[in-house]
Amino acid sequence: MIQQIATRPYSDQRPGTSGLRKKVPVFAQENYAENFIQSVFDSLSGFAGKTLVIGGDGRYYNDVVIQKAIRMAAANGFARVLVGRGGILSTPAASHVIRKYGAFGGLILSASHNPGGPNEDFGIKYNISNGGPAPESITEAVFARTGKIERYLTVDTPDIDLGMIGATQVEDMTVEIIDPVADYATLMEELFDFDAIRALFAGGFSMVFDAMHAVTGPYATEILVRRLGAPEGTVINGAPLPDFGGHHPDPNLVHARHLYDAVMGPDAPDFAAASDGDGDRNLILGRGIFVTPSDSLALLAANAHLAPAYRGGLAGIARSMPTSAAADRVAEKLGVAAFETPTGWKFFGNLLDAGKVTICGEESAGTGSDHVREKDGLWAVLLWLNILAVRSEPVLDIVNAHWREYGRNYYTRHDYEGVDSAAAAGFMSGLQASLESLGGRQSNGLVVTRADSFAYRDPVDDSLTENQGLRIFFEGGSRVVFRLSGTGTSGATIRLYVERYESDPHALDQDPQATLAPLIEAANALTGFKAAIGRETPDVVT
Ligand code: VG1
Ligand code: CO
Repeated sequence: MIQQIATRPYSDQRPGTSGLRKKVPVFAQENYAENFIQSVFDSLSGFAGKTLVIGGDGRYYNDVVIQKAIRMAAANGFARVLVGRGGILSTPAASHVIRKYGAFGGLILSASHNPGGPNEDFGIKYNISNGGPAPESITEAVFARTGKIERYLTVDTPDIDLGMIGATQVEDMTVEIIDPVADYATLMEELFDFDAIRALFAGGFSMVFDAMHAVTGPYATEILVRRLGAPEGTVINGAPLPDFGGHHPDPNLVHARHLYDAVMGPDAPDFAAASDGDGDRNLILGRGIFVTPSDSLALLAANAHLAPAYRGGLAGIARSMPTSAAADRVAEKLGVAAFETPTGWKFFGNLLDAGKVTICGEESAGTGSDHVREKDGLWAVLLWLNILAVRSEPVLDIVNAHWREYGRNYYTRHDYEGVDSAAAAGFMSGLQASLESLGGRQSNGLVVTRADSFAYRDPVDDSLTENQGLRIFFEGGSRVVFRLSGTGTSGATIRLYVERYESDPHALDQDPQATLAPLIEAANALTGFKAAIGRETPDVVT
């Protein structure tokens, strides 16, 4: 029987870059998760009798919210929910399952690379029928609804056993527990030349994949070890844990430092990679080299034709604005369109659906293609493996050859985390106000050509998204970008993105931090950001 439960609105349920993310104690408040889920359902129409996919990255509190979501889906009129066994579905796998089974949409329970545990982060994101994150028109409608909600619908049934594949009935709705890995692994087999990669491993190619005790463990073990024959031990930290073993499941040079040390040390493996909490990010390393995500995007685009799925070429390439322009140079050479979108995968969905782009990427270690509508960590790893199998060259040589051909976009991102929210907002609005006066100014020998606030007009639905980062451009094509993070859960995170293009073939092997330091100094001199936010050094440098 459907129950109508009275509730009162919370004022802080605006979805950020990728869904609603809060600390677990916030989500555990009375009706907090229920309010958000009901607001999602109330903002949609036409789902009666349809299918909803529910999955998550296995973090703390997933099990609790999944049960709530199942009951609420039944009460709201869905005919069927598909749930990954154990409540597990990586974000790209959830996207694929939504598409494959023609679902109306899906709820993904994750806070991605943020830590998990009773006092750490949790999140809920709604994806639409194309498998991608809901566009802003929907997330804004959901937020508006959360401010007015007075009741939610649920049913009074016992918890579902999520551990067994099979179907159960909850009132009029069928709950199907599905294998979270099988459909995704099969999709990867269709995209890539598994025979070539199998031969690569058989020939002694050595690799480490760190699943960081997050969702990709079972996927990587099935695909790399079982289907591709990589030796046991290739996948490390492969068991998903609710608290990720106490670590940040963030595949960057801070939280996956050991992989960097491994590829730089003696007896380095040929290749090393990692993914994040929900499996949509990737870290790529080869013996002697860390491949910056912006470069990885460009390299994947330039070499994608070596994999069966992309043999026919690319329709176009899209990157988020803060991502380096390395991919644009590849698009130019290929003679295909290049798009620059705001941060967050939701902006790629329309371009992919319209067939305007095939490969997309972000500087935050996200790359993906038109095979799903999320970024996809293991996809990037497998495309790299496919390329390595065909080219039979070390990662280092492939990257160096790319730079010789295209020039190098030196790139870094400096994150200032846990900044006082008022100070961060004050700095950003002050800078915004002074943007026009920056043109023509000079600092540290660098001349500002122009500065602006990035806005995006979606070429497919004509929607306008403003305030997506403050950009300062310098003579010679260098730039710095200031942007407030939309995924943090405490205080504000300011991201400073820095880029400089170098075409001199004798200047391609500089240290990025050293070569970009003058730009960072100029940015500080022009904007006074360090004093404004009370910080001298960044918390994370990638
Ligand atoms: C960050 C990244 C962005 C990414 C988003 C979600 O957002 O910068 O590129 O799309 O996380 O990724 P923000 O607003 O904090 O900069 V994930 O793997 O957290 O779903
Ligand atoms: Co993620």
